[in-house]
Amino acid sequence: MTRVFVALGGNLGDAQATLRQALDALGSLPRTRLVAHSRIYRTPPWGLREQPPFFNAAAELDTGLGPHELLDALLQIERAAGRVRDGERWGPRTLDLDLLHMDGAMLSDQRLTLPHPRIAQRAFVLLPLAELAPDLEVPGQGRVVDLLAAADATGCEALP
Ligand code: PH2
Ligand code: MG
Ligand code: MG
Repeated sequence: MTRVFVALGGNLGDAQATLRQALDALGSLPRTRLVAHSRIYRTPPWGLREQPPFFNAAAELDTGLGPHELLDALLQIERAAGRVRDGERWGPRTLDLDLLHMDGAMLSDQRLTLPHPRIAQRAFVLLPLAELAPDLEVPGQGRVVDLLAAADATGCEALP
């Protein structure tokens, strides 16, 4: 089994409900166990500012799936949540599931880069991830708590 961290996000429709359903779906994947998940955060849109606020969370999984099998499964869950990939980069979406880190995996190809190359810049990823794995060392970027300390988390709030 491999330990994996996944970022969840969305800002169209009932995104909070969508994130909860996505957490259930992650735990129901074959050869996969949902170990833990963070709280859900409400976060200001990053990248493209004129869009609704996002809801973000992180999940920790143990899986027997390989990186590309897991990626295919994440894309399938996104599609089931009504995700259409026609929009702008950084634009609004019902559900985004990003593979952040997979124990021991450093790879980059057309479909997937691990670890995710932009963890360090994103408070909306680091805040929930720090609840699950503050001491995780992201190869090439740093330790999650240190990255979070350097990130701008203005306007990010955990939901009660
Ligand atoms: N995802 C994006 C673009 N901008 N901003 C926030 N706050 N949260 C996101 O998940 C997010 C974003 C594209 O994946
Ligand atoms: Mg994303
Ligand atoms: Mg994505």
